[in-house]
Amino acid sequence: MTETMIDASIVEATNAKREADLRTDYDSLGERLDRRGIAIDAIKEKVAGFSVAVPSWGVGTGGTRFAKFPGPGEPRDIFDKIEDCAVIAQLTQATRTVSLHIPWDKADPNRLKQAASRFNLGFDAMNSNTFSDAKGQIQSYKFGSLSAADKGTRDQAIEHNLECIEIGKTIGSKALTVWIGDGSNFPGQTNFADQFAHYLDSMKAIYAKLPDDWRIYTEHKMYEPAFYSTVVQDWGTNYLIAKELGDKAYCLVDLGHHAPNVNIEMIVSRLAQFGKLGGFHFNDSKYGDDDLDAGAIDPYRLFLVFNELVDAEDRYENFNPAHMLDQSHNVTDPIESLMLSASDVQRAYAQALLVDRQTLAEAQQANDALAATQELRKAYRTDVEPILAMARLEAGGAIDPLATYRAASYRTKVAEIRPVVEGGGGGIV
Ligand SMILES: [Mn+2]
Repeated sequence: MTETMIDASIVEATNAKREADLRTDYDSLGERLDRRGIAIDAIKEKVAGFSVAVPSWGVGTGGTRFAKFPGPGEPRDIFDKIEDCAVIAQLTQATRTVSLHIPWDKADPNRLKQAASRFNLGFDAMNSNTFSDAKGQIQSYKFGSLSAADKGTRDQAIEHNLECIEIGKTIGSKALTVWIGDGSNFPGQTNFADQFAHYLDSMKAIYAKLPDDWRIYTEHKMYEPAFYSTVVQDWGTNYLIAKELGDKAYCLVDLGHHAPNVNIEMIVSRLAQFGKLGGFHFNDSKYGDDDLDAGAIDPYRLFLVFNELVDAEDRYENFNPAHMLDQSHNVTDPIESLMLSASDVQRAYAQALLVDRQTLAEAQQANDALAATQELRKAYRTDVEPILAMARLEAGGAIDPLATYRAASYRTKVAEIRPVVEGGGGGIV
């Protein structure tokens, strides 16, 4: 029997107040979609089958380079984090897996497995960390890890990634995500070619030990923590890595890891077309890698990304990108932000499913730019909330996750058990 962190009676009570209105709204939307030749139940089924992973580090309050201001009831360890993830999954029914970060979440793998299965949660990709020094490690990553000039440092970074694979094997993960902070802060500090050659050699050593049914994801990022150059700078470099490594290697797209105004949806299309789109880290940004909530700044861009994904779904066999949220919640309750973000990612997917691909293709063929873009805007402007809410209700979740979460006073309750965390130096990637 799956346990829940929030009492089912609270979910039922808050749903009961909203169910009649939801059914009216759902039927009304169903009629309007029917006139467009779209069966609402089919969209709902697809939405219900969609899941986005929650990163363990996302449920703790994030910070900036300046400071961190923790809230009440901060999770103390990975087991508290799993409980918080269980709340998000229970109310949204859209987040069935948790993504772990080693060494932050290091614990007995069997205990991890038990803790997650208590809530029927699975584990998404393992995330290695060679961008900061763990307690007691011999070599420092101050000047890089997998691409470091020093061989001992590179070997240590390889070993760490292999350890992540071993832990992942025990808990049922099927992927390793490698993100490095390697780069340089000054022109001339490093030799670009040597550095990248070191990186590729290190990645090949990790890839050699990757189980056959696993994937390895590499994530590009334009800058930060290195400010002059990064080793995995852009999607082109990322693609080169995936090609060099082999069939189990894919590119991960973090929406915040590009220059402002870069056409991310086109990058998505390119990677999908050449079979190397591994998945996403969803978040939103205004200026840089802001890690704001998905859809909070530019929901149309999120929709356009999903428009490419739905197109690719029809176009390519075995198209199965991984979805994960990767955000930093500095001023909100992380559980609230993650619930709404999961829902906003689902929303973009539902809206993209409403695009009439035939009409769009005909407009494109006829060079009718306005008709083509109108087809996208028509889908984007459709309020699909009743579809999302109905999918949640039918799966046992909350019609209104935020209202239900607040009614349950979860944060106040855990704050009574979990000690106050002091603020101070922050920093999250
Ligand atoms: Mn990321």
